[in-house]
Amino acid sequence: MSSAAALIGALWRTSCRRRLHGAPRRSSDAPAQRKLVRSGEERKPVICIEGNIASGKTTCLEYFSRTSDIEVLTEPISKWRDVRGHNPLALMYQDPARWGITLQTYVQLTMLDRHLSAVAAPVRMMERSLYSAKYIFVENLYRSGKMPEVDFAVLSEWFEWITHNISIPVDLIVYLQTTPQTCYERLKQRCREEEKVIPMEYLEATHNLYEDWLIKQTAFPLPAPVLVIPADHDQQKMLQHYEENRERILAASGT
Ligand code: TTP
Ligand code: MG
Repeated sequence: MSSAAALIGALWRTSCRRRLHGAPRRSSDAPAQRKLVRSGEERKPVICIEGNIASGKTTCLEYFSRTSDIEVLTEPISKWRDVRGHNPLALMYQDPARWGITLQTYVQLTMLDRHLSAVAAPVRMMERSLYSAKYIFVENLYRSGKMPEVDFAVLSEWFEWITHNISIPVDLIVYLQTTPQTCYERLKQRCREEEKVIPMEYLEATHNLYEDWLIKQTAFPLPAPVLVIPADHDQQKMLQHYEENRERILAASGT
């Protein structure tokens, strides 16, 4: 995995370094905690696009990749559908109690890999984050009774170890806020094979977790400030909204 080398090559340093670059301390920073950071690289701004399944994250990323000098990282979903010939995404939807931990362990690894990979452009924009994989998807599997407590405990230990020991900087969260109904309709339209079994209740549950985390801010720590973009509109209107918010989004990066 590309960032395994980065991780091995990383040095123990204090997280103070990133605050020197102007970022305020986030709830994910343990004060005075020494964290692993990528070595030999200037810290560059990171913007995470968040939102429910089929809320339009990829379209948003594609728009900014065409129109700005930023590096765009879409989600590693092709890996979740094919790890050495296996499809943990499909397995999870078929039998979440058995395969939920398998998928979520792999999602956590691939998201960590994304966060730690080298940044080529002055700004990075990425689809989702390590945080939403845990706070939305793992949490949902557990709360809905589909993930055994021991699996949840093991995933939580992994997540907490990672976030306490490795620096995962995020400068802005852009939340594409939709109704579950909109996502349900888009999901049916795009017809991804694994997702045909997703019921409306699942999208409602993930929606509620997102709202608790990013709007009510009662559920979990926020790794960065949140910019909310209403995202129930058709594609053309959404592109307009992205354009209108371009400066506010890129202001996170100081560009
Ligand atoms: P999404 O992250 O919602 O990606 P998307 O391409 O569907 O969204 P958009 O249209 O907004 O670009 O999720 C992809 C699939 O992976 C979806 O079926 C949900 C699933 N998934 C999990 O099961 N667990 C996870 O931790 C994550 C991040 C996704
Ligand atoms: Mg996508």
